[in-house]
Order: sequence, then C-alpha cells, then structure tokens
Amino acid sequence: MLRYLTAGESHGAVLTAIIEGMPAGLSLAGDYINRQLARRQGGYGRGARMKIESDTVRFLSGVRGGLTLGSPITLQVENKDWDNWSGVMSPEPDGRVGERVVTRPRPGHADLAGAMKYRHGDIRNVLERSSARETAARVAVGSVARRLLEELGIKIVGRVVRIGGTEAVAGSLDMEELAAEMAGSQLQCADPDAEQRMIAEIDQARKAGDTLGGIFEINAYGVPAGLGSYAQWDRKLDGRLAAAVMSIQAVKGVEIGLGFAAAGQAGSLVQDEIFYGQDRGFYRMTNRAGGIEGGVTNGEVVVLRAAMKPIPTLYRPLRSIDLITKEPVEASVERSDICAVPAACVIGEAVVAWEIAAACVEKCGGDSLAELKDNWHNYLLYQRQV
Ligand code: EPS
Repeated sequence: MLRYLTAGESHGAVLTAIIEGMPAGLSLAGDYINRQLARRQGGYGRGARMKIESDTVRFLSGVRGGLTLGSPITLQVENKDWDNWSGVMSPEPDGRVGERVVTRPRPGHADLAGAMKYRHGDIRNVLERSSARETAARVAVGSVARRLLEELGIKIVGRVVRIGGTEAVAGSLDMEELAAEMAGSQLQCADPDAEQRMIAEIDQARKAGDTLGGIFEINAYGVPAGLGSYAQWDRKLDGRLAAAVMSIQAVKGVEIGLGFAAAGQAGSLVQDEIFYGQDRGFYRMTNRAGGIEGGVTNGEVVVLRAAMKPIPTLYRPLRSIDLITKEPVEASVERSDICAVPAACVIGEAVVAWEIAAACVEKCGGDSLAELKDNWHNYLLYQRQV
C-alpha cells in the first residue's frame, strides 16, 4: 500500500513529506522532482512570494545512490521566506508570536471555520497550514509517483481549459500534440489565442484588486483496464481521484469524462460502445466515461476536470467580522496570487499521479520495481489474450 503525509507551515522553516510503500530500486533524482516544483511555481498571475522561493527538494531518507530503498522516503522543501518569519513563527515560547496577529477572517478561506474549530484567537495559526504553500510538498510526492508511472508506461498531462470568462478550444487529446501545443505557454494552455485573452483578464483582475479562478483538465495516458475496483466504495478509482483533486486548495468541483454534462443527455448518448480488434483487444470509439466505468479503469485515457474558485484573499477586501471584538471590519489583506489555476493544474497532475500509482501497486504489488514490472508485464499480456 502506498501512503503519504505532509507537514509544514507556509512561513515555517520547511515543508516535509513522508512516503511509505514505494517499491525499492526506482531511480529518483532531486532534479527530476525540482522540475515539477518549478512548474508549480510558475504561471502568469502568481504573486510576490514566488520571487522569494525557488523550491528544491532534499531527500532525508529512503533513497541511496539515486535509488529508492523500499524504506520510508522523507522529502524536504525549505521555505526561503523563513528568514523573514523565524521570529513570528518561532516554536520557542520566547519567540515573537504576538506580532502580525490576524483577527479579520477572509470570507472563503479556512480562516474563520479553522479558528472556531481549533479555538484559535490568532488566525495565523490557521492560515499558515491551510495555505496552498502546502501543495509544494504534494507536488514533490506526486513527482515520485510520476517517476514510478513512467516505468510502467503511464504519463500524466494537465492543461488549463478556462480562466475567468475565457475558455480554450477543446483541442486534441493526443498526448504528443497536446504537449507540443502547450510548449512555451505561460498558463499551461494549449490554445494560444485564448491564452492572450486569459492574460488580459488576469491583468484586469489585478487592476481591480480582484482574483480569478478557472478549470483545469488532467489526462492519464497508458492506463490499462482494471485499476481500482467496483467491489467496495473506497476502492473505486473515480472516487479516490475525485477526493484527491477536490482536496486541492480552492477546488470546488471535479468531473470525470462528460461529468455534469452527462446528466442532461439521453442514456444512449453518454456511454461508450464496445469494439474488439485482434491487434488492440477491446476498445471504444468514444471516451465519454473518461476512462473509468464502475470505479475501474477501462483502458481508455483517464480524463478529469476540476473547477478552481477565485482565490479568496482580495486586495479589495470583502466585509467580515473581527474574531475578537465581533465588530464589522474589512477582511485582512495578505500578500496573494491573482490567479493560480496553472499551478493548481500542476498540483492536479501530482495528486492524480499519486492515486494512479497507488492503484498500480495495489494491482501488481511488488516490494521492488523489478517485481512490480514482472507482474505488470504479465498482467498486460493477459489483457491482450482475453
Ligand atoms: C497563499 C498566499 C501566498 C501564496 C501562497 C499561498 O503566500 P504568502 O502569503 O507567503 O505571500 O504565494 O502560495 C505559496 C507560497 C506557494 O508556494 O504556492 C495562501 O494564502 O494560500
């Protein structure tokens, strides 16, 4: 079983993740993870914090000589901003925690709900962990999963399909074409015309003291039929993918395949008819199911879309109530991004990679990569024979 936990505050010393269950013998280099971390930091519309950080990973356990050991892997990403926050965020009782106290909750953030839950009088105790800074750790973890999936011939590609009021044209689902169309994009968008309009919208939002959300799509290529299970609710892969993506900060909706659009169509128009060819086995001419039927992959590309709401920290703040005085106030203004949909798309890739890697390990087991690959190979052979 693959599992992981992350820890770390946004302005704390470091972010940490511990991964357990990764097979031994997987080649893993810091640079490979750093490339994904850099992708997450980019995207037009990010704020000043990203000029301070240059996220790089350090392995503290579980990797030796460039190969995983099969023991727990500890990943660490330093917060460069710690230099500016070591007093305010000090774990010691004689630190400066009385400074930069936040008492004006931002509507839409975890601020008020979190303070009520944990009985905090300083919202900083909430926002430091609810912040999307935590996703740097999840991208590092997802990169390890992505490396494992490469060994099994599975690739994960995300793209931004909407920012604010601008929608990208549907475009190709072919992996190579999609990657080529996105090369050089500042928004991980495969439609250059739409991208120009998206950038203009972000500029407008910045001027207006507002923020923008959007929709990103994650495609998983090379996934064989039979991952996940219909047999129990918590083994259904669509449910696990939806939970993983929904848990990304500011995501408010997830759909797989036709998703919400299927609800309004006739049953004959939303399924994928079944065909068979000697060379390719069972296949479909359409992919309305988004590659998953009954919680199980069906051999088609897994296609998932997520809606991200606009970031709740606004430079032109909304009305709120002070946590302590209970007086009407304007919500606090923290430094923030204008639009982080491209970053969320990279995070989406990471969490989808993790769930699919976990399903692969469940299907084919393996304490070592060699054993996993043997079992995987046999399973693929069987698939072609049926
Ligand atoms: C965030 C606020 C900003 C973002 C941050 C998420 O941070 P700060 O308050 O330090 O300027 O930059 O995102 C990251 C640091 C990151 O790495 O993605 C928030 O309030 O959630």
